[in-house]
Amino acid sequence: MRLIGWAIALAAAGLTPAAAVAQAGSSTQNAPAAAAATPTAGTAQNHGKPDGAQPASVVPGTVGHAIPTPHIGQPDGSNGIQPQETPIGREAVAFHDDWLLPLCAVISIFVLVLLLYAIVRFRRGANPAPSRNSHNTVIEVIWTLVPVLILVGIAIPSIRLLRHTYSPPPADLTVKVTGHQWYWSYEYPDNGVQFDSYMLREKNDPTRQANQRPRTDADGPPLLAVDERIVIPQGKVVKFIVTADDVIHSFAVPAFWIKQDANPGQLHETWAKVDRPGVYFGQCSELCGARHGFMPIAVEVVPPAQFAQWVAQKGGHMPSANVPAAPNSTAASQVSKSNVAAAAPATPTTPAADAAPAAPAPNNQNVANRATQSK
Ligand SMILES: [Cu+2]
Repeated sequence: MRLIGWAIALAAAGLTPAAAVAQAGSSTQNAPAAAAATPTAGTAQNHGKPDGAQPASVVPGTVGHAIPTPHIGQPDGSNGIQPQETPIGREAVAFHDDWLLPLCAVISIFVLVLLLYAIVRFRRGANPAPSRNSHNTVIEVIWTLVPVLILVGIAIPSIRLLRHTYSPPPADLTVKVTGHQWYWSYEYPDNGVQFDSYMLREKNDPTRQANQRPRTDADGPPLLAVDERIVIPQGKVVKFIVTADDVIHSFAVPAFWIKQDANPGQLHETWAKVDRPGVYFGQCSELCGARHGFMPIAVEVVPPAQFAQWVAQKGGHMPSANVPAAPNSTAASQVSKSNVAAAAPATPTTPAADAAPAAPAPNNQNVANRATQSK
């Protein structure tokens, strides 16, 4: 018997490497991007900026590199939900703290008291001849109606919150978010700005590339700091169009009450309006592969004037500065919108669109460049 056991154990040990190889082979077929990234240290997908890129010199405190405020927009070890910075976040937290939690507490205490009362009052010693009643209409109506009313009381504010979440006010700014294994890229289609965003590694991290600057405390906490932050204007409605180009990711920023799946081939939408300037951190929240835990998100909220300054630094333009004339402005915005919606580069064909090629051209070129880089 013992011999058979040893034989099975040896067979299992012998099979394991083969199984691992087979699994690796199948994952190569299923996820070519992941397989391509794994063996080649230093590729864009694996360890940071593509080879050849120079580390950017950064001045902490300048726009795009504001110093994060402790306890704001990042986990700080305390329990509970992060302080909320958007109208939806505040409404959701109020719903949770002021209604759901007290309701749960009242129900739990009521059930506990009822249980203890029944244990004491109807114990065998105190109640030797149990009642043979099996039916009481009044009680049955009550214990049916009260839970229904409780559920209705939860459903009404819950549906109202959903309605507010999915009917945002008109957007002042659109940011297209694309998840990749394992970094994010961001496009501001109306501003002609586009960049990739990678996690910053520690100075002594052996996997950090020479061309990537190390994280400092001015960038943010370890595993959350990134080299390029999303910058958005304070007090403006920002629409995030979320997608992915390989596997499912999830764009999540807890302080904004945002968690939106990024699905390849689909565009999803979420939004935020943040009144307090600062730096807010999030992470990919969908298991997306080996380096899922290393594709954080950082959003910097700045006054509108600084946002315009940041856009200019990035080589972009504010939409108002790019509208040539009344008839063409419609065409320009249509081209911009098609640029947001289309994963493939849009080719302007109408004469009106030809008149305003400046806005979409850099984006499409950059998209093509990035596709070449990540090959
Ligand atoms: Cu991911």
